[in-house]
Amino acid sequence: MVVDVITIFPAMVEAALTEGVVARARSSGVVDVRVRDLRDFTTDRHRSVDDVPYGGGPGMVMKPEPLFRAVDAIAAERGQPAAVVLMTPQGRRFTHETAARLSRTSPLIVICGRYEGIDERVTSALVTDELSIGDYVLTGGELPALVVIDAVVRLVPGVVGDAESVEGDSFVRGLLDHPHYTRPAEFRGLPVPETLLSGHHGEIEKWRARERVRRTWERRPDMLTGAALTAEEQRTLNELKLNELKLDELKDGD
Ligand code: 4FV
Repeated sequence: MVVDVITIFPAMVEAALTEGVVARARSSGVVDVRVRDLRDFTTDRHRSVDDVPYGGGPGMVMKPEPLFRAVDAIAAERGQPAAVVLMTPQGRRFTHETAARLSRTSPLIVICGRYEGIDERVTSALVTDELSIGDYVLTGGELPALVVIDAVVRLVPGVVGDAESVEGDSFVRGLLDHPHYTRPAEFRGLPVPETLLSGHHGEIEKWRARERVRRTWERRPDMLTGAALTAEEQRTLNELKLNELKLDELKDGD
């Protein structure tokens, strides 16, 4: 998997790619992530990457020339990009499905915007995917780009040692994850659920299934439509729906 990140703050991005799973994936060669300084693709002695907006208004806009040169140079070096991702609040929401698709998309180029945004001609001519990590405005696209790279790289086969931990991810089957506990069995009077201490794997899996559905029902009911549920999960969901019906009847009965 080949990823190139275009940014005016290369040290900030590089720093976040030198720890943990992503760093190990880079050193093992499973993924090749390169951070590119946009200023290296400028031609003026001030290494300008931004300019005033046509039509007036506050702030600055990122110039088209350095971004076009950067993408051209990376394509010449790495081959035609399979996708060019721009991080922007105007983009489609980044999801697990997007991460899974991008983990099979290489070479990948990720553009980090700054200022008010980038010249629209870059977006219309070069960008294949405009992605947003949420409905809020950040000072730059670097943190969103790192979120995307982290979520994508861990889905690349061979990156996360125990593939099971990826398959069992929240969102893979449309459910939130079950709670996790580790030693000690009691801490400050707070116990670990008995079932988990029982060693009874059948009961443990039932408990986890019920917890996944209960949490999703309480916190993200929107996810339940279309979730791929196991028999135990479906049983739990039916119970929850039934209880809610009974509650409604009781309320109506009052
Ligand atoms: C953003 C987001 C985001 C907008 C102006 C960078 C900033 C500045 N990117 N999801 N939310 N970007 O706020 O992706 O250029």
